[in-house]
Amino acid sequence: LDLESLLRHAVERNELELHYQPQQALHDGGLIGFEALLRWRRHGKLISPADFIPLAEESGLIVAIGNWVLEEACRQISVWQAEIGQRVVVAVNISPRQFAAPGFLSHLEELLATTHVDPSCLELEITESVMVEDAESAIALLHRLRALGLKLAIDDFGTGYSSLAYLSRFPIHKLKIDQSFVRNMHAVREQGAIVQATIGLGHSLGLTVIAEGVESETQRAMLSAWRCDEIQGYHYSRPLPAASALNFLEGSL
Ligand code: G
Ligand code: G
Ligand code: MN
Ligand code: NA
Repeated sequence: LDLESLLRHAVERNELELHYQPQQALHDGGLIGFEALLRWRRHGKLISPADFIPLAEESGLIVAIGNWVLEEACRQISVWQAEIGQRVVVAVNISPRQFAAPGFLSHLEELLATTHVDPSCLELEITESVMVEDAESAIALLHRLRALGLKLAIDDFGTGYSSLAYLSRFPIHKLKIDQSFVRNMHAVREQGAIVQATIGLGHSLGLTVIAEGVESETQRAMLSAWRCDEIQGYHYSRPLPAASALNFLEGSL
């Protein structure tokens, strides 16, 4: 069997799971929520989405997989909220082809209606690349998603091709600074300048800014001094299986 056939059966065979990486507020150190990160468990080993999302995109399987991810994230939000009696926010990665697929909006509407998840507990992470093909349709769809009450974030910001003119037209809430800029910002002055400028840009557009890939206290302190709002990365926590994420939640109450 080739990888595509195996992937095709991964959903029905329950081989997919979500891990959850905590996000931290810099002003008080509190937990903001989690980013859901997909994993494919085969013969006990975890396969990274980096190794199968491109194939899923090419084959169109991304629609079924993406729908499963959204359903699982909503199910988990409900379970955790019942468990701890408080809102829990989960961010989900949406690939460009999934975003552009015809049933995307209606599936989300149906999902929110059937699970009764508060839409503001679900954040969609899209990349700048969704704007490349057909920016006007993408902006229109973002407006409809926002009208549903969903939170919207631009992922991997700074690595795509969107112009600043377009950015100001995205009806989004949050900007995620790509980890490639964060990685060397304490050592390479230009990288630090990009991060600092991006924080300022985000704030001047009224957006929340989160830095990804924060691995050290040095990086955390710099981002805090630059008034970045939130951080995500190994310094705060690695992505966690659901059971460990619940422990993390309970520990942050
Ligand atoms: O967690 P990890 O570093 O392995 O993720 C690798 C890449 O896979 C990242 O770019 C991440 O955005 C992407 N990714 C993780 N989970 C999902 C998912 O549920 N859907 C999509 N489309 N991409 C995901
Ligand atoms: O493309 P996206 O930003 O969704 O991908 C997030 C990816 O980054 C995930 O694969 C996640 O496992 C990984 N990641 C999260 N925190 C860190 C970190 O501190 N360092 C590194 N190197 N990778 C991280
Ligand atoms: Mn992401
Ligand atoms: Na990212």
